[in-house]
Amino acid sequence: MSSSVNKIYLKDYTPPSFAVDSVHLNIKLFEDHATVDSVLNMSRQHQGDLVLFGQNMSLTAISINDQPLQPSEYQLDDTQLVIANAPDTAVVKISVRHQPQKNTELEGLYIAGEGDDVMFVTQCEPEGFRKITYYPDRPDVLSVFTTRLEADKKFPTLLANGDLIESGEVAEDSSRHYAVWHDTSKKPSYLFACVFADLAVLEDRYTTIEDREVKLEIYAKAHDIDKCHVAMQALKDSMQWDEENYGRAYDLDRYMIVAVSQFNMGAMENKGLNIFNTSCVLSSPETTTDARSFSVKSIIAHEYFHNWTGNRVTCRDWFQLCLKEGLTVFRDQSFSADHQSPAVQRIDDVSMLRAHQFSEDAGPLAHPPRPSSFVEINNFYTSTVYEKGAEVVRMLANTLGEKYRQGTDTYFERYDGQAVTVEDWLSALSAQGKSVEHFIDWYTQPGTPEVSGHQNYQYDEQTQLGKLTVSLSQKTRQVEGYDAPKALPIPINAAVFDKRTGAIIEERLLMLDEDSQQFVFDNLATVDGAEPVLSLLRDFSAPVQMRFEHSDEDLAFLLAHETNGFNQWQSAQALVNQILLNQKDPAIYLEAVKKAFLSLAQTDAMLAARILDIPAERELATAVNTNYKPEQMKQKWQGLKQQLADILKAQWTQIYEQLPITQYQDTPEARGQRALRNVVLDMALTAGIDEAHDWAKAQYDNARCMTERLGALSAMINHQHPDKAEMLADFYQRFNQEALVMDLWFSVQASDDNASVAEVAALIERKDFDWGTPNRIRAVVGSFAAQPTKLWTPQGVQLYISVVRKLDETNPVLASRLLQALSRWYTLAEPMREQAKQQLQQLSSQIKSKNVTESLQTLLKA
Ligand code: 0A1
Ligand code: ZN
Repeated sequence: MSSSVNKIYLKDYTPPSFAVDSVHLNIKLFEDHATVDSVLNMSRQHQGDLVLFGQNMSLTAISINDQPLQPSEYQLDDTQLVIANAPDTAVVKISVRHQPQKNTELEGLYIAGEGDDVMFVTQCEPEGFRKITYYPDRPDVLSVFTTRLEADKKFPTLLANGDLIESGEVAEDSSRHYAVWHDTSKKPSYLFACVFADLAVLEDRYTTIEDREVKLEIYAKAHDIDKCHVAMQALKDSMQWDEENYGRAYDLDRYMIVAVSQFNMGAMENKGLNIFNTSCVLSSPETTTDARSFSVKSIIAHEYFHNWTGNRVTCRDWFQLCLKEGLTVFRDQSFSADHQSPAVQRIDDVSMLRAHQFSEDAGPLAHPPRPSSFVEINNFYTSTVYEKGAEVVRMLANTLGEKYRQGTDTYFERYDGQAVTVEDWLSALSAQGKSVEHFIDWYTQPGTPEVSGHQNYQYDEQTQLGKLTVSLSQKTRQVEGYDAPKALPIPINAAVFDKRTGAIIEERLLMLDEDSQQFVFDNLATVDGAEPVLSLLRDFSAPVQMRFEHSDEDLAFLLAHETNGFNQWQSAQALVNQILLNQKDPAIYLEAVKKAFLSLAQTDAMLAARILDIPAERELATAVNTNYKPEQMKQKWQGLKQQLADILKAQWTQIYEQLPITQYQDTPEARGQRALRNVVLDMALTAGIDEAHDWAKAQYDNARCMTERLGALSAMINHQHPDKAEMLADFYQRFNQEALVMDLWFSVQASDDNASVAEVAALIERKDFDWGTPNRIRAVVGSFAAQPTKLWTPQGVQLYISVVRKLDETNPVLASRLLQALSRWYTLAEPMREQAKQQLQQLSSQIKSKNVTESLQTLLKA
C-alpha cells in the first residue's frame, strides 16, 4: 500500500482558469482500441495554467490555435497535462488513443458483456471523463457538447447526449457508420455519456406542461425489451410528478435510458441519456420481486429528478455531492411515498438509514454529508452523503412548511445553469423570510446525535388541567479530526395522547436547538386527569438516536394507538431493542405486537408484514461498540423470533389461508398481501407448523410471480425443507437464461443460515460467478456479509478480503465499497478483533488502488 495518499481539501477550492465554451468530440471505436479527437474552445476566466486532466491513455497530437505544441511547451504526467502561458482565447485540439476493450474498471469508456452481447458504454461521474480524453474534468466547467461516434456497423446503436443531428456510412469504409449528437444544454463533463451497442428500443412519448413533445426511449437487449414497461410508466409518472410538486418540466426533445449488465452503481443521470444497471430498470412479474420492481420505479424517478437537481443546477466541486444527491434522494422518497403506504415508505427509508448510515457514522468511516477533505471521491458515494443528505433536506422541508416550495423555486430561478454550493442552497431556501442557514452544521458535522429525555407531569386538582414538561437534551460524539460537536437544530414532531381514550390531544413541532431544553404542554384536559403518553420524532422527523425514557407500557400503548404508522412501527422497534440490547422481559412486547399485528392484518397487510420486524443483526450491532459477540446476538435474535412465531402459532394457519394466490396485480394492496403471505409462511415454519412445508411447496409450484416463488424458495432453504435441493435445481432450470434471476439464485444460497463459509466460497468458484458483473458479486458477497456470524470468523474475513484483493486490480471502485462493510471490525470481542485486525493489516501490503488504500487506512484508524 503506498503510504503517501494525496488529500484534497474543500478550503483549497479555486475557480478554473479557463472556461470551455464549446467542445467537439470525435470518438472512433476500432477492434482493439479507440481514438478520440477533441476540439475545445477555451477562454480565460482567471490567472493560472491551463489544466487538462487525463489518465490511462496516450496523447498522439496537441495543438493550440492550430499551432502544434512541442513537448517542451506543456507538462504531462500520469494524471494531467498542464500548459503554462496559454493564450486567453485558445482552440485546443487533442488526439488520444486508448483501449476500452481492456478497461475492466467500469469507468470512462469501457467494455460491457462479451461475445455477441458486447457493448461499449461510458461512466463519467465523478472523474471518468478524464479516462476518455484530456479535459478540465471538474463539475464547475460547463460546456456545450457535440459528439461524433464512429464504429463498425455491428454496433448499430450509437448514442450520445442531446439530439441526433446527422448519421450515415463512413465514406472511406462501408463497414463503418457514424452518428453526430448535439446537446444544446451546457453540462459538466461528468454528465457526458455515449454508447456503442446493438440494442432494441421501447418507445413512448410525453407532452410536458410546457407543451414540449418528448420522445422517450429505453434501450435494452432484444430479449429484455418486454421488461421495460414498468420503467417507462415510472418515467412518465416521474415527469408528471416533478411538474406537479416542484414545477419542473423536462427541457430536451429526447430522453433515453440504456440498460447495461455491467455497472458499479444503480444508475447514472447523464443529460438526456441515463445509463442504468439492468437490475434497476428491468422488471417483469415473473422475474422481478415486488421490492425490486418498486425500487426500479424509484431509481427511474431519482435519475429523472436529477435533470433539475444535479444537471440544470449542478455542484461547484465534489465536496458538494450531497447538494444534488441528498436533495434528489429526498425527492425520490417523496415520489415513492405517493405510490405506496407513506408509513411503509418511511419505515423502509429509515431502516436503510439505520442499517447503513448509522453504522458508518458510528465508526472510523464517519464523515459529514459534506466532507471537507478526501483522497478518492469515489469513496464518498456513501449512505451519509445520500441518505443522511436526504434526511437533512427533509428536516429543511418540514421546518419551512409551505415556504419550502417557494424556496426551491428560488433555488432553480437563481442558480439555473450554474455550479453551486450547499451554502447557495440554504440561502435560496432562506430567502422567503425564514432563515434555515444554521442547518449548515448538519452538512458539516459528522456523527449521529443522541437525543435523550423524560417527561414530568403535574395535575392541578382545582382546574382539573395538567401540565406536561418534556426535558430533552442532545449529544453528538466527537469524531477525530473534527471540531468539538455543536448543538444542532433538531425538529421533533410530537403528539400527546390521552391514556384513557387513546386519542391525540395535542400535536406540535418541538425544535431542540440547544444542548438541553424543556418544552411545556399546558392546560391539558385528560380523562381522569391521567398522565398523557407522549409520542416523539413522529415520521422520524430527524436523523437521530432517540433515547426517551418511555415505560414499556407506554410503548405498548403507542403500538396500539399511534395513528402515525411509522411511530406505531417504531414503538415495536423500541421494545425489541430493549429486549435484545437491555435484557428486558419480552412479555409486554409479545402481547402488544400480537394484538397490533392481528388488527393490521385485516386493514393494512403491508404494515402488518413490517410490524413483526426485528432489526437485522447488523443494525443491532451498531449499538454495540465493544466486545461484540455475533453468535450471542444471533441467538437472542433467533430466540425472540421464535417467541414471536410461537405466540401467534394458533393464528398462522388461518391467516395464511386467507391469503390465497390470485391473479398478479401491481397495486399497493396486492403487494401488501404478497409481503404478508411470505412473512406468515416463514413464521409458520418457525413455529414448527408441519403443514407449512406443504404450503411452501405449493406456493412455489403455483407462484404467479417472483415474489411468491422466491418467498417460497427462501422459506424452504432457511427451514431445511426436504425438497430444497430439488427446488433450487428447478429454479435454476427455469431461469438460467435470466442473469438477474440467477443473481437471486446465488443470493438465496449465500444468505442461507445453514450454509458454511466453504459453501459460500464454492459459489464464488463457480464458472457462472462472473467477476466482471458487480450484480453477481454483490449477490453472493453482499448476502454473505449481511450475516455477522459467518463474516466475523477467520475464514469469513479471509474469504471477504480475498474478493476485495482480486477486485482491487480490476475494479477498484467496487473493491473499496465492499471493503467498507468491514468497518466495524474493532467492536468485536477478542480473539476475533485481533484476528480481523491482522488480516486487514496484511491486506495493506497487497493492494494497489488509491480507492482501497484510502478506505483501508481509514478503517484501520479505528
Ligand atoms: N449519480 C449517480 C450515482 C453514480 C455515481 C458513481 C457512478 O460510477 C462510479 C455511477 C453512478 C446517482 O446518484 O444515481
Ligand atoms: Zn443520484
